[in-house]
Amino acid sequence: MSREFSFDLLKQDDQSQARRGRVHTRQGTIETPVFMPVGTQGTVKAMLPESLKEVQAQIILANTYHLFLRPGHHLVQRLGGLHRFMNWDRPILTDSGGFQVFSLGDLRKISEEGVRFQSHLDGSSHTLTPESSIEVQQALGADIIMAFDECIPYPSSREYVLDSTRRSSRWARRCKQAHRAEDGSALFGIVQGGMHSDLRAASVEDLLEIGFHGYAVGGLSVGEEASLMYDVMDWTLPLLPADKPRYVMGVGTPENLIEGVSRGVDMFDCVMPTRNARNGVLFTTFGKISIKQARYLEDPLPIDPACGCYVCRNYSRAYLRHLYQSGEILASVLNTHHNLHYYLHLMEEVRQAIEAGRFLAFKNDFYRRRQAATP
Ligand code: PRF
Ligand code: ZN
Repeated sequence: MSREFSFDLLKQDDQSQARRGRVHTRQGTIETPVFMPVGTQGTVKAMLPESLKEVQAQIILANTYHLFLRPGHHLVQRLGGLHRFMNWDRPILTDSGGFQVFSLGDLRKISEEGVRFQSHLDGSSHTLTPESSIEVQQALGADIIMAFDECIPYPSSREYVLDSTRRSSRWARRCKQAHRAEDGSALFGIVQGGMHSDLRAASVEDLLEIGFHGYAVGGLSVGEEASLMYDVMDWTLPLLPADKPRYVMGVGTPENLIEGVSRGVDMFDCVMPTRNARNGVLFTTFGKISIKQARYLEDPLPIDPACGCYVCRNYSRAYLRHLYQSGEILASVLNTHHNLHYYLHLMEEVRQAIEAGRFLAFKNDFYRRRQAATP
């Protein structure tokens, strides 16, 4: 197996910016566009690694912030790294903590050096810097490592966005310096710049000068309108090199994935399929359903008659509603399995459609199916 990270652009759609590609990591190959299930604590909640493979997960995401605080990256390293620790032998991408420290950490203090914060677990004080974030991610054994950045809150003043974006660029340079590329891991930069097209462009320029294996678009899905999110993608993605993978962080709904792919995004992650599953919200070809609704009390149909997953082949809506209403652990297991299958199968269909030159027709069908009533 090659230890070198690389990206092959296999096909560029001619009616949209959609691309079909292949990311080669030291832990294996990823077909893109790809959705990455979120395994924050070194587990995709309610899923065995075998089940993740059954739903065709190619790569998962884990979080530096959480694993740094508990059980600690040194412990994970002593136990053979995150792949061995969690029994997952496919690629792992780690987020840098540059988002979680802002959304979860208490009493954070941001300085040029990094971010000082109190643990959401026990209130203890810690600092994450660009250097320590990279060190933690490399100790965990991540195949794709993310630069340490600030995900700017929305809305923010233009002045704050400018200062923060400039600081994230300086941090990105320190991440590149700190990264030990000899182990074959890849380092991605993260574009910030808030909702301002010129600041997005400036951020891209800074990151391109530093040079990364791939480029992420951060700072989205922070409460802005979907149309504004698409505007930011429209301003940013064309500025990124066509021969490097592009990753939009923390996005999103099935619609957001289709719209992102249309604009040239290769990689996505989001807690939506897994978190919604645990709340009884299920994704189907005809839209979202809430399994707790009384209408499913005696419904013998599977969640989605068009779905071929293990859950839809074996269980009725009535049974899944019963499990959910009873607070049974199996409700989370089955609901998560179905939702991840839905997301990952959608991306498989997207890849096939791009390859066959019928992505636009697929996109139109996708929206048409969602107009239909629940069977
Ligand atoms: N930065 C990092 N991780 C992230 C984001 C970001 O901007 C987002 C965007 N909301 C999700 N995850 N490091
Ligand atoms: Zn299903």
